[in-house]
Amino acid sequence: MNDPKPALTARPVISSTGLFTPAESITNEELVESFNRFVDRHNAANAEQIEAGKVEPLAHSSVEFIEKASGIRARHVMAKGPILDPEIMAPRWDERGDDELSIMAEIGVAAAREALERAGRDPKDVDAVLCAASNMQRPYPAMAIEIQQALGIDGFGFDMNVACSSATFGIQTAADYVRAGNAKSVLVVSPEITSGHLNWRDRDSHFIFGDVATAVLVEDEAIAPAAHWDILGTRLKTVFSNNIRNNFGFLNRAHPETADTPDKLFVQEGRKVFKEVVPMVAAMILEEAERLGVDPQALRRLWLHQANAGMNRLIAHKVLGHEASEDESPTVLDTYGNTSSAGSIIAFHLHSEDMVAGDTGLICSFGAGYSAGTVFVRKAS
Ligand code: CO8
Repeated sequence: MNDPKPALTARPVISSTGLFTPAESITNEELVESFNRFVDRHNAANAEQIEAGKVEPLAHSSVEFIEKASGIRARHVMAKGPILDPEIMAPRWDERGDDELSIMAEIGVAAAREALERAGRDPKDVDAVLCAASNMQRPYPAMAIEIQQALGIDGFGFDMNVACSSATFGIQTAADYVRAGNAKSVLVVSPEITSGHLNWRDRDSHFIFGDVATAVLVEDEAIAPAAHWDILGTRLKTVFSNNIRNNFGFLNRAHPETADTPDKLFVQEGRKVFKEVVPMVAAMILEEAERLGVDPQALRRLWLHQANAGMNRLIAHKVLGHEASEDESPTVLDTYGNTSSAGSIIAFHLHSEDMVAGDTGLICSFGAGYSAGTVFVRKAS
């Protein structure tokens, strides 16, 4: 472990990133085929009630709609078979004992190990682990502390949840620790097993999410590898909204009659989210660029939150002043789906190797809360 000392001149940078991608993936064709089998079974089982007008028939999903409305073509998941089984339509695996590494920690550790290796950082020299994700597997002990223990890190860890913006909020938190001299090396880990909180029986949202884990190593420039990213500035914003909501929680036990209703999984008013979040995020990016003295039109690349291809097209256009190319605003949504807080970090991880010293870019997240975060970065060497 480092010996963090008050060092208010310390400059936080991103030393490296890591990514864990589940082996299994579901195409839109496979997803829609399974969903439509579920619909046909449901409508057949309720034929009399539907005929009598007492039950609404369910409608088929469509590959064309999903691709046009979202840009998603496939998503990785931790357990494909049970999700596609119309009798189950949820992930399934054997419950692990308390003495085994939990599944969320396991994928977080895999992403974190890659980040540590890429930076050449010994876990003993990391001071803190933040597990920043939309859905924690349990309330306590913190996932971050389990990840810390599995990696052999001294120091401290804690969990933080700001839905899709968890990773950027984590990066600012880590950067602030470095600036204040409370840490020199902080891992921000975002394991997102969204398949557990997605209602695979809901036509409006069954196609949206995928599973993944990412890690970002934020460090004091003084100890960072030469090939790091300077953090020019971070900015966070939250505005309360019920348009993306999940009412799952331990107080559901207080009203058991509604403990399994659909609002205990992800629900959203997708159109409202689209209309309200696009202008909010575009304005936030432009204001922050001005504050930092960065010309938004000169940004080399935008690594935007991966929720919807249309949203990203609009935001990138407002920021860059022209239609963004795939090179300027890369998409990982097509193969990963929406991976909540991990999306912009996957885009950064997979599409930053070609950047050269002096190139400036933006990592930006937005989602439930509403919440949004910007991290302007510049390639150091
Ligand atoms: N197949 C065929 N037709 C469909 C389907 C389907 N699967 N679904 C809906 N339709 C139909 C509708 O019935 C509707 O028909 P009609 O016009 O006859 O009423 C028509 O298609 C249009 O429906 P919508 O208006 O809903 O469609 P949109 O074009 O608005 O697209 C989207 C829907 C893709 C959801 C879009 O609105 C969107 O992406 N919005 C942005 C959403 C967003 O970014 N959300 C961020 C949330 S993520 C986040 O913060 C993380 C939360 C925590 C994660 C938890 C993990 C699970």
